[in-house]
Amino acid sequence: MSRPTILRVPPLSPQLHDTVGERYDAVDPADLATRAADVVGIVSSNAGRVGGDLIASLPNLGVIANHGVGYDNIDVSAALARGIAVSNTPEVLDDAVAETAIALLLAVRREVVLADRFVREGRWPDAQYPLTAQVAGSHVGILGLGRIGQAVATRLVALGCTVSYHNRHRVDDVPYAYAASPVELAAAVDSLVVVVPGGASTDALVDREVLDALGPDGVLVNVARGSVVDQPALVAALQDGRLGGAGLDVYADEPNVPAELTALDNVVLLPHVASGTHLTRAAMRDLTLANLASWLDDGTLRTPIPEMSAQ
Ligand code: NAP
Ligand code: 8YV
Repeated sequence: MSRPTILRVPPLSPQLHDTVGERYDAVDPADLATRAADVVGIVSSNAGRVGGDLIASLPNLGVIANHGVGYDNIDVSAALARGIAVSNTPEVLDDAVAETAIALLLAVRREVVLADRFVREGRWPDAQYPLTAQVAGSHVGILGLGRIGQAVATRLVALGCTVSYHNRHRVDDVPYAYAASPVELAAAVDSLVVVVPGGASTDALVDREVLDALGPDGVLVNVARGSVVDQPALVAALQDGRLGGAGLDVYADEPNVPAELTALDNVVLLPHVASGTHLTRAAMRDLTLANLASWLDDGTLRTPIPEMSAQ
């Protein structure tokens, strides 16, 4: 029996790329000129766009298995209009991403990178490193108290922080204060952790007004998507001293990070690695492949995106 034809949309991790190749008749974008009609499934990840044009060019496409919980890289409307199933990888990455958010907050507030540089540059024998702010006892806002946001919140409480949040809807049974808007949340807290999905509904949700409400002693941590923060406004606020600092895992135009950001000392910059542990990436890979296998087997998905059940 012939094996199902699966399109690998780059970039994929080498392990995921190779496993799809071992299990299926794998094709890559360069093969599509002759193989488009054979493709029944796509494996993608957050940096690989699955746009309406690609979907339209694959007449027999039935499933898109995305390696990542966020799926703003996919034209979901185009997929669902064709009855194409779409899956993502929720929950298995909550701990890793929450850890990264905490690491960024601690790194910015305690100046971990600057203090490391101070030691490496041999400046310690001549001077004491300046005192820093402290995370314990501070008030932290979470913009997006979902699966990852709640994992961030429990870690913040363990660190001795007060937590408030903003979602479009209040969350039942959480011990955190609700703020009615991102600006209201930013004005109430010392630091703001952003962990909402990307896409049109959150585009530039963190704008100049939110950054100014956070203020000159405030710190922004973004582990969501670059699109959620107005990046030019963020750079200007940091340069002007209207915002105290930022810890960023995601950017507006990855992998390009503006020189204005890399020139600043009051930022810690990561290359979109929030879920990037061995343990978590293996679990994400397994879930992506399980979704694909399940759909090929009986047309169901382990973890369909919420829009599929809303249909
Ligand atoms: P989730 O469980 O769906 O939580 C998302 C939260 O955001 C929900 O509480 C939702 O509440 C809130 N939200 C959505 N739209 C909003 C809006 N317009 N304004 C205010 N709040 C809004 O998702 P998750 O699993 O925690 O993941 C969140 C996102 O993190 C992903 O979509 C992805 O983009 C990002 N992420 C990044 C990395 C990385 O490597 N940096 C890794 C994993 C995930 P309401 O619906 O009530 O508003
Ligand atoms: C990426 C992410 O998917 O889950 C998400 O939404 O942004 C990340 O976990 C991963 O880095 C690449 O596949």
